[in-house]
Amino acid sequence: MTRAVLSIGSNIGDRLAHLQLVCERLGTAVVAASGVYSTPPWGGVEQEEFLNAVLIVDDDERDGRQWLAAGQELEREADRVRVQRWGPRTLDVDVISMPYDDTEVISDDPVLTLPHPRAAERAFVLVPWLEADPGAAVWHAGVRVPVVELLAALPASERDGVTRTDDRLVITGSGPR
Ligand code: A4P
Ligand code: MG
Repeated sequence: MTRAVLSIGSNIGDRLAHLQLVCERLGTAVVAASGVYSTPPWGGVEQEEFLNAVLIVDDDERDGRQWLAAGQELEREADRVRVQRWGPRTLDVDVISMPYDDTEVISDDPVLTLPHPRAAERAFVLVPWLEADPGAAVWHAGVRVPVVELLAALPASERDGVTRTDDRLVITGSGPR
């Protein structure tokens, strides 16, 4: 169980550099990256637009807790300050899903809930996820559902605001694992 789907987001400072930092630090563990999307803030807090992307990462040395810890370490490196839930941040790294074979890890542990409990409601997660892994599926309401179906079920207003930019994340393949 070494593969994970990470959602990365930033809406403070050099947003693209914060997302790129994740790719650099995770190095050869990054097996696929979506494009970079401009997304309206989700969750009702008035704040700047986010840049979001999804990475598929794989590393035999890391389990779920270690992917979470790696994300939190990167948030610290980006000088993230926790002020407000769903509020502005230099970098957010969420573990969305941990797929293996034709299934995935399910966990209701509040420290690491899998799949991420709000992923299915968020076009800023689903749209880039589908780009990085067009065949992706995720456990939702008691069954595994293709991400393409979850996305189609969202209100158009939620999907329309999510716009692909011309920015690309560079996968270096040379960073520490
Ligand atoms: N936690 C439990 N499960 C997970 C998981 N699967 N991945 C715990 C990551 N963390 C998980 O997170 C709070 C706690 O969740 C952690 O202690 C962790 O152990 P946090 O990062 O400290 O706080 P937060 O990020 O403010 O809260 P939360 O509820 O995780 O918010 P989200 O869900 O991360 O949402 N709008 C746009 N357009 N783009 C965004 O990227 N992001 C958010 C944050 C809101 N609106 C957004 C975006
Ligand atoms: Mg978070």
